[in-house]
Amino acid sequence: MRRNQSITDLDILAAKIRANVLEICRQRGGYAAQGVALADIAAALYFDEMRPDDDGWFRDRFVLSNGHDAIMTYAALAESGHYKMDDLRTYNADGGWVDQSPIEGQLGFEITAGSLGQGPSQSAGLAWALRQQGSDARVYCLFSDGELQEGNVWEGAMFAAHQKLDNLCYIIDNNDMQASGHAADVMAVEPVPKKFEAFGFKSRRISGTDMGELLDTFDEARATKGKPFAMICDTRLWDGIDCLQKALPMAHYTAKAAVDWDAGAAEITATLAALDAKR
Ligand SMILES: Cc1ncc(C[n+]2csc(CCOP(=O)(O)OP(=O)(O)O)c2C)c(N)n1
Repeated sequence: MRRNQSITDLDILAAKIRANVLEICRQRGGYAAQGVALADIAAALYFDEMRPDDDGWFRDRFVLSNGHDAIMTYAALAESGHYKMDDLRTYNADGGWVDQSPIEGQLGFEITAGSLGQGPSQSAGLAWALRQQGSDARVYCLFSDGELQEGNVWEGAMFAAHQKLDNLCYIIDNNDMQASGHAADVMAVEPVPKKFEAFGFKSRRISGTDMGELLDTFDEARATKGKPFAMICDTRLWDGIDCLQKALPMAHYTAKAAVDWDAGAAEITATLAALDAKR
């Protein structure tokens, strides 16, 4: 849903989300590289695509499957005022509640998602149930290319296509990385768009950091009738912060000591100034 925001406004929100990710992770480390790389998708999703409800939350549903990317949701919902940065600074703390992977019912999270590969089938079930109830809510499920190696994902895809769930949109974070190296070396998942097409989806491969492309593809997904949609979003860990992407291209998990957090923050400050000048 286009909410009268310009691409520049959304790019600014994405930069602020990246800044929040760094601020949250600089205390104890965490999944900073993923949070940074997903900032544009988060801005498009939370600030443009998902329809707000009267109660201050969303009518549409977001299912995060790759639980360790919770940092993306925390950082985005801090920008919308749903989370407080003071709370989020306790991310990754022993005994704290701001976990690396979320628990079902926690604000912004539909499922408990630490065990990878569960979200696509759960979101297909959710989309089916919403349609049975006569709801017009749409379901967006974010998952990673590594999760494509799990069988459950394809059971969910088969069900979604069989049920013609056009209220379901998969968003695949296609970063070609997983914990032990490149997905292409561990167990190749490409060609991802063709695989989803073969399962009965409409699919589109885009850059996960191009706001215009993201918005256009969400439009296309919403306009697609009779089949679910798969957006394959190419990203790279630390996308959007050059100094860190060059220094830590394979940073699956980011230790606190590995990063020059001030250099990353300075780069975002410069990005924000340049975007502000474009307004
Ligand atoms: C079922 C399952 N197996 C293994 C893990 C451990 N684990 C956590 S993150 C990760 C790698 C994830 O790679 P990918 O899913 O591609 O996500 P990325 O970090 O690249 O975005 C693994 C294997 C897990 N959480 N769940």
